[in-house]
Amino acid sequence: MRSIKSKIALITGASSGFGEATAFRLAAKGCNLILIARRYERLKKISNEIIEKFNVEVYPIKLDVRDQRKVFNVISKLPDKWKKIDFLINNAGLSRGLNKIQDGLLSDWEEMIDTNIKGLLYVTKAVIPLMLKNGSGHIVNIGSIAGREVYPAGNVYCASKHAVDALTKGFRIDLLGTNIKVSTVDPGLAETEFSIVRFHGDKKRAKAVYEGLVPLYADDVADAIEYVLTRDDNVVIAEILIFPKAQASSMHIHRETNKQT
Ligand code: NDP
Ligand code: 8X3
Repeated sequence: MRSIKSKIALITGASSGFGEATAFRLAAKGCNLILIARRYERLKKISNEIIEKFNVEVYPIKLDVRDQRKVFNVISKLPDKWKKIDFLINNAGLSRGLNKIQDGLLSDWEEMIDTNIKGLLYVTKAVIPLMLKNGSGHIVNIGSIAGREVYPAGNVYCASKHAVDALTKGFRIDLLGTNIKVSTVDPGLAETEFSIVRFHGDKKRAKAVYEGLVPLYADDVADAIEYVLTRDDNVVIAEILIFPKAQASSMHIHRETNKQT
């Protein structure tokens, strides 16, 4: 197991869910953090909590990963000490809507494609030159079971996560020999803000997604990310597919029903 003390991790989508939990986990191991998301107040609060608890350095940045110009601007203007990025966790992402293809909203499709695919590409393209200059790095993409299987009404979200899967594989091939490792962590059903975002703020509908089962929680996924990052230098955990116990595939989910006596 490799120490990550004093390393620098850049985590996108760090204002909630997996990104936030990963920030706490890595900080607990002494890792310094660049945290990116759009909701800056949340990022500030998380940063302050982490600094107080773990005595590491945290650099919160308000950034929409869809904004190509700003992404390159922000990364190129990082203070020199923050340019030594060891780990890039490409986690920012979202699903919008759960509609059959004939009923989908164009605006939902644009948002998913722009965030999950293009945003991930912009951040990666901006960070890779720094890793090449540093002579090492590790990119961890957050994929999904939706990047391995297509489920009803998942259409564009599944396509975006299939693209992430292809990009992970492509990055690993192209970066071979550069000392930059590439991994993917692909979760199944996990209760975060994901479903609230998917259903445009409908909390009742979001809650129903996890009814009758114990889902993954954000820290379960953060644990997998920490595992990937702390293997010995010669080891690449190429892929982790992580389900809650109640799930066997996108379509095989076991729910306990409340039996009335
Ligand atoms: P959350 O909604 O809790 O977190 C998503 C994070 O992404 C937030 O911090 C949000 O911050 C950030 N984000 C969204 N859009 C942008 C943007 N344009 N620019 C910058 N940051 C952005 O969901 P999860 O933690 O569950 O999701 C994290 C990743 O995991 C996503 O890629 C998702 O697709 C994937 N995933 C989720 C699963 C689940 O069941 N929960 C399962 C498998 C994969 P802000 O709004 O402040 O910008
Ligand atoms: C999120 C998991 O199954 O809702 O990527 O697509 S799922």
